[in-house]
Amino acid sequence: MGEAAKRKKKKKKPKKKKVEQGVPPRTGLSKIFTDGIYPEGEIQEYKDDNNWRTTSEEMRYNERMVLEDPELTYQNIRRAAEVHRLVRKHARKTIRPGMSMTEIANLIEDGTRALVEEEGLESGIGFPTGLSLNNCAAHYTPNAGDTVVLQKEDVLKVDIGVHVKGRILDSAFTLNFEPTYDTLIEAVKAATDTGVRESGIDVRLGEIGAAIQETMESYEVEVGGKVYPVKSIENLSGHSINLYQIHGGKSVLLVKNDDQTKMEEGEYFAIETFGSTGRGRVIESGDCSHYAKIIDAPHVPLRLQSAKTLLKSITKNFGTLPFCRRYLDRAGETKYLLAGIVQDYPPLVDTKGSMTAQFEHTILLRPTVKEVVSRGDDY
Ligand code: 57R
Ligand code: CO
Repeated sequence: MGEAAKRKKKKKKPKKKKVEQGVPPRTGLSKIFTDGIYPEGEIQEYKDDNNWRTTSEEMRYNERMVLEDPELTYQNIRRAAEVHRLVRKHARKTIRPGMSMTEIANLIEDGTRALVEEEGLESGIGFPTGLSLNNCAAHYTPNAGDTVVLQKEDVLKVDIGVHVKGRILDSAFTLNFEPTYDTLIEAVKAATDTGVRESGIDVRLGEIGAAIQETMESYEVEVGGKVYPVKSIENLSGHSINLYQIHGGKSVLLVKNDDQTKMEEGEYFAIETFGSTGRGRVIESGDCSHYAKIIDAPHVPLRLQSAKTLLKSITKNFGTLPFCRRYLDRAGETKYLLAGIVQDYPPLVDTKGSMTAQFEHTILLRPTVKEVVSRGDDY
């Protein structure tokens, strides 16, 4: 075989350049996971008392799964989870005291929109980026004109939502910039991991609340020489998640309770816990930023044209996914309220001067194993 032939034969195919994520990460993940297969989450075995499950539940599950092609769904939630891990990794490295809450919200949301390759209701932001500070535990995100600046004493809850075809990945973590409340944060991380571990097919929601409370309330925080017991916040909860529906109707409370409702095969749950050095109870307070269309709301005849256009815009841009005023501003809307059609979710706060923390994972109750889809090397 002549030299030329040999050289022609040997010419190697140019190696496909591996697409890397820049800083900040902005490359759509479908450009990196070109085979559409996304990383599996942490796998946890179910406790052994599941073997009697071959009774009717099985039938209900098969019925549910027949409705959807499991492969497809698993890839959707895993793609949302990979976006979440990359966005939070950059956020944890970048968020620093002195930044405005608006800057922090944009940093996170610009990352999510780019990495999930936002496309209307096909893929995008799952719900408003929660940036609740100190005694505020949940449902705060800046509205237009918000001038709040992050302080080094602050304890910041970052709650990020990403969805792919309505599969919402809901996961949250807490940041602090000085050690005063390290133990509070440790307590809540441990309590959430207990909730995740205790969750499983046929497990009663009340039992999970008891286990979470036991872990949470085995911690205390010393601040300025005074010792504060860490309390589970009794009127907040984790929740089941349905397609395009952040709260699927089942609440996983953070305290012992007698809710006999069971977790079922194929369900998605957001296991989140909130710990507080205050009363351990929240009330609604402050300007509202969070809203969501009420699922199967009774028909309300709208007379005002402005109300009709607002509803059309909400339905087109968000459907039943939660939204905030900033997202409506982006859509060119000026009003937010539609009584009886749109539910408002004001910020939820514990007592003035108290500190609250949050950690949250999304879990999938697969027939064989429990998958903690949002698990990462950070939490
Ligand atoms: O996870 C409008 C949102 N969620 C965003 C997230 O627990 C949620 O109130 C809802 O934007 C609406 C709670 N439990 C009672 C039912 C006992 C809160 C805890 C935090 C949060 C944000 C949540 C809660 N309820 N639904 C999801
Ligand atoms: Co949640």
